[in-house]
Amino acid sequence: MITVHHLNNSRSQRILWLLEELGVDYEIVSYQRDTTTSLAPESLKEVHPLGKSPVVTDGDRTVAESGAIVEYLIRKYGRDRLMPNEDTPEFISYLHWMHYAEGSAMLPVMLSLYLVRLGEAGKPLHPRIESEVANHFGYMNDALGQRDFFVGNALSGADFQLTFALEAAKSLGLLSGFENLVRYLGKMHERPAYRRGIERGGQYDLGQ
Ligand SMILES: N[C@@H](CCC(=O)N[C@@H](CS)C(=O)NCC(=O)O)C(=O)O
Repeated sequence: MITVHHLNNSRSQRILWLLEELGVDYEIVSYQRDTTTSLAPESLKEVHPLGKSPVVTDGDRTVAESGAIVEYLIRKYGRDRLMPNEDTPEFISYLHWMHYAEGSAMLPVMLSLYLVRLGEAGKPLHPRIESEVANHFGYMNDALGQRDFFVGNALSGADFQLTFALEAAKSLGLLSGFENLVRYLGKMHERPAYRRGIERGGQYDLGQ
């Protein structure tokens, strides 16, 4: 049985959505963020030393880091769905977006989040971070264009990875002006499997 160690309002929501798209059985162990610090409870470190979410266990295997989890689940349970064939040009695009989401897109989002917390003290950093937001979100917006998915014409692992980055950006007001990304996010949120993941996961303030 697959177990998702799920933290409220976190990246583990993308794993619930993926599992719903895959249609495989899974159970959830829920953790709540500290209401003051937003940190995960210490008990998550009993599952993986980093104490971050998501973490998935599948039998005696423990997989941490969402990109690794998405890839593991698709390779093991995807039955050739959600990932292009390795011999196609789409596969390179798939690799790019799979790694780009956490490796590049999340950085300006996290910096913007910390800027909010710094208040006045963070003012000197605004121009640099705003230019990184414009660079990365402009890039994603143009690359997506009018298409429905980031890779080819089908939902893939990259969409689970990128959707969280866009949701986090939207919650900070960073998506205004990036119409393709806003439209795309709306389409992802309409997917029945996405909605089922939300119902099973509970509180998720980012999926509006
Ligand atoms: N790049 C990692 C990030 C993991 C991460 O930072 N998760 C956040 C939730 S979105 C977390 O566990 N925060 C609670 C904490 O740091 O205590 C991934 O994609 O899995």
